[in-house]
Amino acid sequence: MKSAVTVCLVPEARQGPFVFHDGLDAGCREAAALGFDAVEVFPAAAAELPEESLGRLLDAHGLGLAAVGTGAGWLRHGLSFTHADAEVRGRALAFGREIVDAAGALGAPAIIGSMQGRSSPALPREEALKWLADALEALGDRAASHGQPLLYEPLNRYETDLLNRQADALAFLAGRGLGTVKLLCDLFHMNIEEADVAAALEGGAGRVGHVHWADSNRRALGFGHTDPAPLVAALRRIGYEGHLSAEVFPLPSPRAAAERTIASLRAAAATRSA
Ligand SMILES: [Mn+2]
Repeated sequence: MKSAVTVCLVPEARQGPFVFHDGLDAGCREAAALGFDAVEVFPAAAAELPEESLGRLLDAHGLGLAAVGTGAGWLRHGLSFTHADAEVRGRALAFGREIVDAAGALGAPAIIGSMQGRSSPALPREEALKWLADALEALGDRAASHGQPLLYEPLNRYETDLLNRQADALAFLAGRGLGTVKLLCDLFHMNIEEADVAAALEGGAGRVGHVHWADSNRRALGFGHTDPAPLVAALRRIGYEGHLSAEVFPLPSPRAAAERTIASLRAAAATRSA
C-alpha cells in the first residue's frame, strides 16, 4: 500500500479536510520531504492540472498523483449529478468529464464524492439513484479510456441520503452494471455508518480503489479513536495495493497532521510481521 496526502487548491475549502492549502509547489515539496509516495489534489477546475508542468513537478519530487477530487463542482458551482434541473446535471457531467480527462492524462483516477448530491422533494431517491448511475456509467467509461477506474465514495448520512455504506454501494454498482467504477472507502464516513469497518473493507474485495485514511474525528489517524491495525489487516487480506490517502483536517497544523499520518502508516506497516 502507498501513502498519499491531500493538497487543496480551492480557497473556499480552506476549512475543509485537506492537509496542504498553499498550492501545488509547496504541497508537493512538503509531501516529498515527509516521505509520502503521492499527493491527492482537490482542484477548483481541470485547468489547475496542466499535464506537462504538473507532470514535471511530480517527477521532480518523485511523487505520484494518487487521485483528483471533483468536490469543487459542488462547493463552488453547486453542481450535482442528481440535481432536479437537467441543465445543472448536464453542467455537472461536463465538469466531471474535464476532471476525469485531466486526471487521466496524468495517470490518476477522479473521485465522485459530494457531486453525487442527494434526493430532494423535486427528485425522489429512486430517481436520484438512476441519475447517479447514469453519471457513474458515463464518467466511468471516460475514465476507462484513460486506463483508470472512476472512484465512487459513499458518504455518511449527514452528507447524502443516496448510499452511505460500502455494501449498499457495492450492490448498487453490481446491480447497475457499473464495472468501470471502484469504491473509495473513507474511514471517517465508515466510522459513522459501518457496524464493522474491517469487515466492510474486506467485503469490498476486488472493488476497493482508494482509501481515505482519516481518524474517527476527521483528524489525522492517531488523533482520534480509530484502531488502524484491524483495518490494515483487512486491506492486506483482500490484496489492496492502492493508496492510503490523508483526507484530514490540517490540525493542529498541516505539518503536524502530515507527520502524524506518516507515523500512523509506519506503525501500520510494522504490524506486518506481528
Ligand atoms: Mn473522503
